Amino acid sequence: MSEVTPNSQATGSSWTSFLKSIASFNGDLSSLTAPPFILSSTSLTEFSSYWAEHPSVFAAPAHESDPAKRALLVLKWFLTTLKQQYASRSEQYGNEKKPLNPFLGELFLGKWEDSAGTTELISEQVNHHPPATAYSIINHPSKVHLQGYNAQKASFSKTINIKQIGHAVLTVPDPADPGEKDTFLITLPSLHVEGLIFGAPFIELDSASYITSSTGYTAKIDYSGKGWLSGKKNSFTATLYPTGKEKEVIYNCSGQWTKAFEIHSGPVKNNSPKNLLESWDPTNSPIAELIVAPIEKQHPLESRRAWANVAAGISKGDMDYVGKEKTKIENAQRAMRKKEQSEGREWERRYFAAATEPDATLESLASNVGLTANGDADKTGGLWRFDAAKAEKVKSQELSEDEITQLAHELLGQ
Ligand code: HC3
Repeated sequence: MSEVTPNSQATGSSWTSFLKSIASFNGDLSSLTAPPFILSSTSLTEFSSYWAEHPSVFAAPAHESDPAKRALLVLKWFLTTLKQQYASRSEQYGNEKKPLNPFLGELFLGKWEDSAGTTELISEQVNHHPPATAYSIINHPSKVHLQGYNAQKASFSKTINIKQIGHAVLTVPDPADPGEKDTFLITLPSLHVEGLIFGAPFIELDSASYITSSTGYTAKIDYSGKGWLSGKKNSFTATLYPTGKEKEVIYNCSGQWTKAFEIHSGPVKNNSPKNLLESWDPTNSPIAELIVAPIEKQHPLESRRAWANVAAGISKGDMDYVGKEKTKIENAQRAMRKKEQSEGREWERRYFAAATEPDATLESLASNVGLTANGDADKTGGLWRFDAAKAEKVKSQELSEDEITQLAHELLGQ
């Protein structure tokens, strides 16, 4: 028996036509015309915040001097992010909506202030065809820094299947020598949508993802869902081992990424993990609130400001207005691309730059986890890295009222 209950709005004809359109869709998620009740007013640029909603767990590896334990803390942090990343929009599990498709240059900026200090988030849409979002999250004072980018490649076979393209890189200063840093290369899991037929979509993760470190440890996370006869939804098992020695398990973790999980030392013996080190239960660890500037103080390209009219239309269910407001943005963006082309230039990304040299992290670690050394740049418009100098420059740029009006008009048609 499925745990999913049918969504009454979704039993109608619009949902049936949506299901039919999915069966023939071309893999471009942005081209899916979803019925109004399944449209979200949150843009994909906001999803980058899911990486650090427990800032102290994010910063914890910086306080551990043993490299294997540090790698375990990185694995623990990664596991705690999964619920936020893949299930938080769907608290009742069965309400996953279609996010707004970001425009090139769209920004989502915020910070968390809590016992871990200040953790700063920068998310930017760095490519439009194919769409790719890049992010940088840094915790002060620990200087733990996450950067990465992602795109999605979708296909249809029984349901919507999504392969994530891109990766994340976490750098953690070594507490024994803060001049030195460990680097962790993180792959992104594939996923599929369940519950579509009941009009109650939710995400299930597939196969495996990895984290490999410059200190010689690799974690493999295996995902599984509820089968016909056994298993629980959103399940995983994970092992941490010296890179290349998968059988020499130092730590293992298991549980449900939406619920609780346990961390044990050593390998699993006779199907049962021994030596419990720690348990994680998200209900005991509330997420920190992300602080985002009030809309009127935001840059015109910041997501919630740029999409404010569309979001208002979605919440009122006024789809004509939503359509008109989306078209304004799309037309302005098209005109901008034409202008750039005629002037022989490209849109200048505000915080990120496409690498022009081989990337040292990928060169040394990508082969451990099945990634390519070029970071799949051909599928994401570039191998995107945070550009601290650009970010510094931007900090000192204050826009005048006239500049704000002009930008909103030229880039968003508003
Ligand atoms: C597939 C997805 C868009 C992409 C979302 C990603 C992969 C984005 C990067 C984040 O770090 C992790 C993440 C979480 C959820 C992913 C979304 C789930 C559903 C959405 C589709 C475009 C919507 C499909 C339509 C419908 C009606 C079935 O929900």
